[in-house]
Amino acid sequence: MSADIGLIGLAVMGQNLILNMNDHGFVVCAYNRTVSKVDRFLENEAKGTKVIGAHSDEELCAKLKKPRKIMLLVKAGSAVDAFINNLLPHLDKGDIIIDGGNSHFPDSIRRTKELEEKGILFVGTGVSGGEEGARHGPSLMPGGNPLAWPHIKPIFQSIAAKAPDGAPCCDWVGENGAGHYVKMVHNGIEYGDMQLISEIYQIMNEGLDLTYEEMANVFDEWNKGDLDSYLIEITRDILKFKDKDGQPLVSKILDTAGQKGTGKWTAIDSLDRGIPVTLIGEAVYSRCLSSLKEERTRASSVLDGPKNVKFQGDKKKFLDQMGQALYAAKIVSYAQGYMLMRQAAKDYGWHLNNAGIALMWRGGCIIRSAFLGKIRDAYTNKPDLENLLFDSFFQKATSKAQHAWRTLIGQAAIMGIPTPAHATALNFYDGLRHQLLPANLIQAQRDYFGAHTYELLTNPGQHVHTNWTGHGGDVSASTYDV
Ligand code: NBP
Repeated sequence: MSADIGLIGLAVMGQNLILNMNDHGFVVCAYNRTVSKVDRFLENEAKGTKVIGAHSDEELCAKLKKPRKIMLLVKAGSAVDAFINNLLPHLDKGDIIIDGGNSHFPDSIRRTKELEEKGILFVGTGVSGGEEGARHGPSLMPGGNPLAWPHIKPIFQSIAAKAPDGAPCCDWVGENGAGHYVKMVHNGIEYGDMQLISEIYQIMNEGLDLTYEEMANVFDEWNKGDLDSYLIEITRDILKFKDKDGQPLVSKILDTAGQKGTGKWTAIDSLDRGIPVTLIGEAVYSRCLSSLKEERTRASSVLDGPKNVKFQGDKKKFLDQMGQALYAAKIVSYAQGYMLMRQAAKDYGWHLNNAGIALMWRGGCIIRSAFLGKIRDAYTNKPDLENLLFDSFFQKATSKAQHAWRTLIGQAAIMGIPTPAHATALNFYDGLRHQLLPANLIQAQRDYFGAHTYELLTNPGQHVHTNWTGHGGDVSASTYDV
């Protein structure tokens, strides 16, 4: 029997995506580097399905309908290149290779180009939602060679998660590395959302002395309003979860957070592009700080500051303010993520569909939330929206949260509880809305010590140098690098 698609990589993601495709009526041919896993899969998880197997690259390619569609779900990096090279001798022009792993977008840009030269259509697709998403509906973010899209669209849009209005959480993202780029930003935003929620948890726990049950109840309430999202929902469930001895399990977990690198990629990329994606940056640094456990333990007995200071006031009102602050900071994080995607689109010539991206994240993935529907509306109303914060819905939402946002950060500082993500969001917001920032002084300093020149407010574009000390020269540096 000829299969509709081949899938290589029989670990958790690959197996579940195959079963998902099978459920939607597609015949899948499974293959894996360790070939014995193919038969094991067919005899166990895939037993009773239409899934077929292959035991070599050649056999896989021989069993596929043309143009062949082969999806890789293997470890990102050299494994992807190794499989592409092994497949090439068995492919024809117009066949399609899809990489569904967490590949870094520059690799997808390179692979699209290299394969296009050989007549093969490459797609690099973000896949989000973990094991559960892969099995029952992931968020899919495909980019690459646009000629491949009509061929894979029916499969991708059938297996993808569906938004509450039934729309598939999958659409074409853009050329070459755009799919993996958008997935990278998604992961960065996920880091930010998790950090924001964790900061709230620490204030509730340390500053308000709430019980785990009480904290879970607050998250449960929030999940019914503006903050309705998967991460708020699982936070509620985690806070409720008791260990065998009746204690909340989360209170026993070592407070050092791991990372696989996609948040770091986003932060590095934002620095390279000169876009202030400060909240994701803080989220990554917060994980770094968390992992310095031994140093933090020593610092806790050496460094001065408020300790065990409890919130004195109306707890109910403060909890409401915390929810508003979290919402406002989250808006800033998504605005920053969209600013980064806008710049990357400009740099690479991608035609990103901003409303479509919000829809792709609306269901199936870790950052899914009701709030993404509002982002989709904002970009649907105005596709060339300069900044998400300028949309009237988000402008009003951040305006309404002002007092609460500032109160939360002020109170936390008084109690000595860190809020790096909330604070950086507010600092970014205040920076963005300042027509004048103190960069004039920085420019003067640069000109003072390095003759880097400056521009005048009244005459931008013209670079001037001042001999600030009277004994420096009048010659300026040849490079003016803002
Ligand atoms: P893993 O990331 O654990 O990869 C396992 C697969 O990669 C196996 O099929 C393995 O073959 C193959 N592989 C390895 Br490892 N090294 C290889 C090499 N040098 N050459 C060829 N094949 C090699 O599996 P996963 O967790 O299912 O993830 C698959 C991809 O999807 C990854 O890129 C991951 O980052 C991404 N992803 C994962 C999740 C998630 O929640 N797990 C979510 C979204 C995306 P073998 O059986 O012969 O060892």
